[in-house]
Amino acid sequence: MHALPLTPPTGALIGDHWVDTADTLEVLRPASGEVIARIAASSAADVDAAVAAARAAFTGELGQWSTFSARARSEWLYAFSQAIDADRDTLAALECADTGKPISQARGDIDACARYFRFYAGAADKLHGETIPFDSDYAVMTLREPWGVCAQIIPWNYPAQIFGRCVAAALAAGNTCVLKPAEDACLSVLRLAQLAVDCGLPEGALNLVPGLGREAGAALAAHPGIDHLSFTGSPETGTLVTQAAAVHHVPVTMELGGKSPQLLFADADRERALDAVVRGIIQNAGQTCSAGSRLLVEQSIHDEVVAALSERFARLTCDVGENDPDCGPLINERQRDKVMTLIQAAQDDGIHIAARGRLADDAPRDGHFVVPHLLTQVPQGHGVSREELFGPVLVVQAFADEAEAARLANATDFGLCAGVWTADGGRQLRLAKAIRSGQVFVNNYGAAGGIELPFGGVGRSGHGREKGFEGLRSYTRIKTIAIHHG
Ligand code: TXE
Repeated sequence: MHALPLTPPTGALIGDHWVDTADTLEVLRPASGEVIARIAASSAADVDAAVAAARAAFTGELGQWSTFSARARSEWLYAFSQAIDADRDTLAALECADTGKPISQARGDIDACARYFRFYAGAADKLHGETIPFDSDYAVMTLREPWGVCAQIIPWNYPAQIFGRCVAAALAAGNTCVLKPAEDACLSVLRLAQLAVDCGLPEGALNLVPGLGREAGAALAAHPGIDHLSFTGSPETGTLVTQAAAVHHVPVTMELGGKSPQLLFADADRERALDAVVRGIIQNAGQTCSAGSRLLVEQSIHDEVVAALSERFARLTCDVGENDPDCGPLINERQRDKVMTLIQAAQDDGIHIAARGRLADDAPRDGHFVVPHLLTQVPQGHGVSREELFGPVLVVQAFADEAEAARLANATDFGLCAGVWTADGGRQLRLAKAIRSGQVFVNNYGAAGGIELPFGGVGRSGHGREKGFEGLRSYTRIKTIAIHHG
């Protein structure tokens, strides 16, 4: 039996206390399938109570949050980042057991979460408006105001990081939050919320409604009492959430995954590029919205690149996250079956598996493991090159020239990230402009996860931006004030 470092709270966080819900849900460890905890299954009534607490905290009827100046918010955010640092080992152990990811990646996620709170602590008192030149007898200015009650529905792949990115920005701007973490992995989020309360966050500023998407998530998305909604997850659920929020004209930010390409030209630093290509697809076992799941490679070096990648893939090992392998298990049986079915379908269509990783000898056989796969000879337009698999599966396709590289890069409805590997400065810029995507990384992939960089998609990858200063602005709305002074 796997032992957690602590027993996470089992209720919904409403105001500043954990309220028992009528039902609870089992939390399964992806590495072995065993039950490791129980969490609340919040109902629509629990969501009502959480939204009411967030509203009361925003208007000043509950707690002290509405009295916090920008500087006071900044000080609280900074103090909380230090509390996260101090609890790093416990949080990382929870994240590793709950998501299955390698422990070093879990530690990196906790560090990123703390950095979000530090970054937004520094930004909270720099949300300036503008003065606007107008007729000489007017003074016109804009204020950046918080939306009010921000709802956040987040997924299971990066619970702590995504908690940090949404909650830190929303609180920094003066909002209050109701967050629905994912039923598949949320133990670090429960712990973070408890730490926030222990760290003196005023009552009602942050409320948590753990539970099922179709119950707690649907109730939150449809709630008339929310002022803004940020969703990270699948395009299909994103559509449902958008439709529900539209009934009350609630603005939404949607971060919906991708099928991101890396473009490798013959003149690039190949060793660096291939290291980044492998990292970009095995990180969190490929369950990353920004995973570089397609490699587009210049025809002249295609065979050499496939040979070099095959060697690398054959050395990759899957194991329980606690052993810090290259890849942990996938989050659940459903995800594993989805990925294995798509690999099988690709094989049935004649797509070649050039290399596979391996499972560590003593890895538990009940875990939801999928070893890394390298797929080559993938025809243009095949589903495996257009759809998000969310597993450690890299699809390789060749291109003849720059124009074809751009065309292939854009041959998907998604548009989240792209990597361009070339020494040619002109080509770097031409492709950066030509690729339809929210982020383009040149001679790197992901900019080391930079929390300071605006992040978001185009097309089926969603809209709106999180992270960086742009993310902070998205948790505000503009008010224009025009004063006629005669
Ligand atoms: O996602 P869902 P799932 C993609 C990835 C994966 C697929 C399915 O391709 O294979 O989505 O994963 C909540 N109303 N991504 O089913 O359903 C749910 O409880 C309101 C990409 O886990 O989108 C969870 O909190 N909320 C992605 C959140 O939505 C609902 C990360 C995400 O779950 C709801 C995860 C409803 N009707 C999966 N139904 C990324 N962008 O990184 C579910 N939820």
